[in-house]
Amino acid sequence: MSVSPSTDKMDDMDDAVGRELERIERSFDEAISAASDLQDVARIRSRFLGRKGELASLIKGLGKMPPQRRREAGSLMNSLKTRLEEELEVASARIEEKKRAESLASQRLDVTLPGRRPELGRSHPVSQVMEEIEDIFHGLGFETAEGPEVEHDYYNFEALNIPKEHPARDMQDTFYIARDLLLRTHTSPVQIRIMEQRRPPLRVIAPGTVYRRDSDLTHTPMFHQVEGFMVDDGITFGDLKGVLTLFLHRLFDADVELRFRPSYFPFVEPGAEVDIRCVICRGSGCRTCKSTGWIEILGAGMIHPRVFTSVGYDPEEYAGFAFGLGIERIAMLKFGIDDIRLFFENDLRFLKQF
Ligand code: FA5
Repeated sequence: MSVSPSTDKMDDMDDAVGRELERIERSFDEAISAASDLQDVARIRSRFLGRKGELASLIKGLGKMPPQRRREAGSLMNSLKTRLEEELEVASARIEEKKRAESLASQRLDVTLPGRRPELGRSHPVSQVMEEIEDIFHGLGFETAEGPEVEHDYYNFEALNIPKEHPARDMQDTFYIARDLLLRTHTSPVQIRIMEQRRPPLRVIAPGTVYRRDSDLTHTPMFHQVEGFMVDDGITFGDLKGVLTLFLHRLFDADVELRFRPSYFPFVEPGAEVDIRCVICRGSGCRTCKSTGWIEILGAGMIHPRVFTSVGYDPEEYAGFAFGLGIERIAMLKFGIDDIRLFFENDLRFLKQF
């Protein structure tokens, strides 16, 4: 008795397998041609080639076939499987290419367009003048020093021979932080700090920010000064005049007219103020020079013997001069600006002109 199915039965089975393979192939072709994204492709892969997919269930049935037919049917199934895999790859590549083309079209780049110019910062006019002043003094052999903006009463006033009852110490003029601590009102305390630490010869400038309770067309509560001083054996008022004249000629013009006037500062003796011929009206009188034809530009003088004593120098042994100038005042003259507050409003239309 034979256990093999009859030939008729086997032919029926082959037909059924063949039809099923055709059906699978047709529905795969339909599905894959409609796939529009990679998720569709993944879904189709799992529907036809997954572990529980349509082809897999057909392959499972192979075991029931006689060995001869099984080989043939298996080979047909394998070639279908290979074809489906290839089609899936082709579809994925097609979808990716389409996506890339769409994204390129939406991000069209015109490489011939002119670039955007980055905004370049530049030095503030006050910094420009400060640097120019420093350069001139460095050329004269001066070095730069710095001091704190929050200062002790002692350095700002006491050691500079500014007595307790002096009006500059009034709450109306000075910003106090505590009883003996304040925002420095000038750069002169740097003189004391440097002389306390070092011995002559000294040639120093000290640029920096200072604070006063002042506000109008020519005064702001915060402004900048440059202090300068020179101490050695045998320094005279002639040195003061020579250095400051040279400096102002370099800063403005070699033919700018200067005037040294007697003045009073408690930390110098004798004291002077230096005026320059008004650079706006050339001396004929205008709003800037208050019709005098002259503009005061700095305070100066020979360092007071009491200041030398307070830093431990012997006033018989050393002499020196000191000066202090307002940088905004100089910047106003150099650039022809008649309101000091413009420097601190940070209006770019103003600042871009320098
Ligand atoms: C002094 O501050 C002295 N320490 C200068 C000095 C140093 C004299 C060494 C002698 C020896 P005065 O208060 O005059 O001096 O100020 C100096 C300069 O600062 C003035 O000429 C002016 O240009 C400027 N200045 C004064 N107050 C203001 C302010 N509120 N805003 C802008 N600039 C000011």
